[in-house]
Amino acid sequence: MTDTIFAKIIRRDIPANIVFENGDVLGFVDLNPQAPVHVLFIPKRAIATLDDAAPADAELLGKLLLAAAEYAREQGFAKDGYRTVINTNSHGGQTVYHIHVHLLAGRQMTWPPG
Ligand code: D5M
Repeated sequence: MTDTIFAKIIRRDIPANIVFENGDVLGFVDLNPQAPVHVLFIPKRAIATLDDAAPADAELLGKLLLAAAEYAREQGFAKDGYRTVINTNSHGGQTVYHIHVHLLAGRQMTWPPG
């Protein structure tokens, strides 16, 4: 798989505002925030898209979601609520091909999304 900007963030080759880290997952502030809180959670082991995820990735994907939930709870966003989004491929609006969970919080979300 080709290197992405997120792989460079994991290696600290480029700067990011990292707000969460454990053994498997990194969380950092989105460069183009769509809400008062907009954090991206990525697995340190790259999977390009949700479409590329295999049964062997189930534990890592679970850890990815749990990392977002843990962060939201710790930061106090969970009670009012938040949105988690995974964009997949072109029509999904994916631009970085290293799977990531968007955590959006701090305002009322609307539905349907754009
Ligand atoms: O979301 C990809 C997201 O990644 C998009 O919201 C911008 C963000 N992005 C891109 N480069 C960076 C860096 N360097 N730091 C932080 N955030 C970044 P997608 O779902 O693929 O459209």
